Amino acid sequence: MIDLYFWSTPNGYKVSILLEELGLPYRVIPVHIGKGEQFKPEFLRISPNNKIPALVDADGPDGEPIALFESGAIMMYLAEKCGWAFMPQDMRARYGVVQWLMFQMGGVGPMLGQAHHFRKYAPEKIGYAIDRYTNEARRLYTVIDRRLAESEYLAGDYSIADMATYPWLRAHKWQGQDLADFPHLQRWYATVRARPAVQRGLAVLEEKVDKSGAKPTGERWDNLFGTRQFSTPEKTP
Ligand SMILES: N[C@@H](CCC(=O)N[C@@H](CS)C(=O)NCC(=O)O)C(=O)O
Repeated sequence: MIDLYFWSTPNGYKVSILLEELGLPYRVIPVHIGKGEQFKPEFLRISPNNKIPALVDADGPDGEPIALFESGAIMMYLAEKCGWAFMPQDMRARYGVVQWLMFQMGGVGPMLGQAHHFRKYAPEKIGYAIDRYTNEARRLYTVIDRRLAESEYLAGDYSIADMATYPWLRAHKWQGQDLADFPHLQRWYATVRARPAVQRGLAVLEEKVDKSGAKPTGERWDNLFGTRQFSTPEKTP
């Protein structure tokens, strides 16, 4: 059995979408990051960076359990485990997928996350930070749009790179972007969204999603952006 340590966020959805696409049975272990469950010692043993998603596969490569953190690594592992599903075995094509996955991991996720933070959550409205991350979001959307003008999906066929990127673009309004400005991206977005497995992946823990759009306050703020997040990490016993 595969245990997915999950919360309903873009990085979590990447893996729930892939598991749904693969049709693998899995159990969802909720890690309520607003309540600080990501700091529990038993979770830190699996995910030392105190972030979701993480995954434990009881049936690892050598038949022994394997624990993984970082969504990109988890996606590559699951694709390979399933006989190179959504990530081709051919080396040239595989690195086509890997480069777009790394672009998501190193660019799209972190930069759009900062756009959310400064546009939506920051207690002070800092013009420089808002402009910087809104402009960077627009630049990244333009890179994606240019790529999708020449290719149906990011790396040729539908792959883990598309599954990793799509959940981050759902919050395009928070990032100050209008999809109508990016016609090729908009076409791809509608195609990916229409996939039944994508919809199932996005429905995981649906009942826990905070749809109010409210800013985290109090304990939630401390856990995500405040004192608890930046306190000296507890030593793993
Ligand atoms: N690079 C990591 C980022 C994971 C990440 O930022 N997870 C967020 C939710 S989207 C989280 O767990 N935040 C809780 C915290 O920072 O304490 C990945 O792709 O897995």
